[in-house]
Amino acid sequence: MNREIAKLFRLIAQYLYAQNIAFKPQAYERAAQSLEIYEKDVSDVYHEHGLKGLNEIPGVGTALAEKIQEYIRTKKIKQLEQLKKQFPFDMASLSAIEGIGPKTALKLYKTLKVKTLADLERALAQKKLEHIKGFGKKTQEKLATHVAFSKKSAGTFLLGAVYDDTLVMRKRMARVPCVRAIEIAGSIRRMKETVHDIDMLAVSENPKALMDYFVSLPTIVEIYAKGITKSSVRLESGIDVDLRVVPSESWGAALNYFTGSKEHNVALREIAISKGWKLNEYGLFKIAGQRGPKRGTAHKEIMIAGKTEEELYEKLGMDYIEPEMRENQGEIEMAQKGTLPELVKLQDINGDLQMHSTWSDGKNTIQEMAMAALQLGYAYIAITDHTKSLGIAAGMDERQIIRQMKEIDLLNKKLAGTLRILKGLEVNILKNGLLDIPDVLLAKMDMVGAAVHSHFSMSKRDMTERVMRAMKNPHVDILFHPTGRLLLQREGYELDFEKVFACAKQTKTAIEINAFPNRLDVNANLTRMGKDFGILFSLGTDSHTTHQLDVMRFGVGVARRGWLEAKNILNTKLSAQLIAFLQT
Ligand code: DGT
Ligand code: CA
Ligand code: ZN
Repeated sequence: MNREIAKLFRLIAQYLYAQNIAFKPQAYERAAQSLEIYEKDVSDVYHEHGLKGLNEIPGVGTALAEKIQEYIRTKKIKQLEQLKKQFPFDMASLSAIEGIGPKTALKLYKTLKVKTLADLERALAQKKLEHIKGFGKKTQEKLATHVAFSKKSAGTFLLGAVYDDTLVMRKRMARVPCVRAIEIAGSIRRMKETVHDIDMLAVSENPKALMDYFVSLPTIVEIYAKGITKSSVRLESGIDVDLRVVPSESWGAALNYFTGSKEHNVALREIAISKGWKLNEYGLFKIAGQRGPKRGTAHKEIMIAGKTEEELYEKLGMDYIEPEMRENQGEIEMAQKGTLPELVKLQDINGDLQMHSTWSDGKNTIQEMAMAALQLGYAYIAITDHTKSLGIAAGMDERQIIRQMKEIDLLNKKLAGTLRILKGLEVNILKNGLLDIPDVLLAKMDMVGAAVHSHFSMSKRDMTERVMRAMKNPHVDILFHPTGRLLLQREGYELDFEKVFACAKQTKTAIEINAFPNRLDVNANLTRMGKDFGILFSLGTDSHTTHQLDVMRFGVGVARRGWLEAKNILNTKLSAQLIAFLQT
């Protein structure tokens, strides 16, 4: 329930902020942030410890504790209902558009009666924004692309936004006594960066009991359908879940079918057909007594595989294919030839090569980040705070960088033999491809990541030149979040990756797979392409809090979807090897 309340608090904050009400929006924001990372469910806290328990959640004062209580009891917050009545426009969707904040959304509602994304689209098409201050021709054009992008993203969720809920659901159902198997299928099992729904499969001795349990899970807000073999519900996060119960002899076939991708399934089915067999979600079948069948003759189908996925692939004449590779991009041919890569695993990652601290816009100190990294079993981390030209992220100037290096030296002494903290930076690539920190200082760092944070709308050619110039700086080790895309928010800038990867190879610059759920940048297709160039990749979470460090698994998901092995990734190296690599 925490996430739902956090969402409502954020919405209230937006309404208050739009009306210039001081301080209050921050209180709601702070509470929302804290709820999102709070380990216990607020409804459990409330039922055990009452209002007092809620009040003890960090960032939640008495007034907001009462609002949480109100929501737990009535599933509503009256204040928000009133705000919605007073300002009947879709604040959440409109202010989510790049370039529109809550204040602009309110202004558009007041001046042009814009209530929805569709209204905004219409207003833009009819050139109605021309008369409003701050909406020049260029701004309008940009806005139109952002609105179109946002419409396209409707009904799409970040993998990272739904993954934990999915795992928790699976865990809960796995504990139900009648459940013999339960697995996540669909795009989530394939670790696709964005997903449309959650597909789950189970084998159960008592399907009815399992379905009864499923539809009563606490995160469910609506039940579309409840049956013995299939039920569909919606979660409070807005995503739909389908649970199917299948016979145990069909488990592997069903798991394979519902994991997809559709393209992979179609290719497998064709292979089955070419052998004279039939493949569906129930199994792989031989059709007996056939060969020019006479009309009216009943064919007997004999199941030859389907209990497990492994036996299915084996019977089809190929090696087992990991879910992340099932996109029909050549993996089937490799499986037939026995040349599949041995995909990297989360356990292969020995450290995290991008994170921020309180020295720039991070919320935790270097020491706190280091302690959290130790808990994850890492051998090293790189602290990569922003540099001075990134004002909004409190970028560090030269003097701060030098002071930070001293702090890291001290911490490294304390941590000797456990975790090594690398002195890193996320330097800004300026418009002309130069960096905002002088080389003499970069030379003193253990590791330098370079990133584009401005002038996104340059031509592909200019942007490619700009980025390559930065990569050619001998101190730059990694190109961070190479395309700058923000999933469900904005497309990346354009780059010629043939050139960028060739340059990466030549200059020994690693290409980042930024693991943060709304970046996942570079994506899986570019990763696969880069692998062919023989370049190294670097996995970094871009964490701004200790809690975010565990998004590494989504970066590993992209790496696996991009067919990477451990040896293709910089931070699978041991400490000493990594340091040696960075020094060359
Ligand atoms: P999503 O939900 O858009 O994020 O992506 P998926 O891949 O989870 O797609 P979904 O939920 O529509 O279907 C789950 C799997 O079921 C899909 O990956 C493959 C299988 N499937 C669904 N429809 C078809 C179909 O028409 N033909 C075949 N061969 N497989 C299908
Ligand atoms: Ca799905
Ligand atoms: Zn950045």
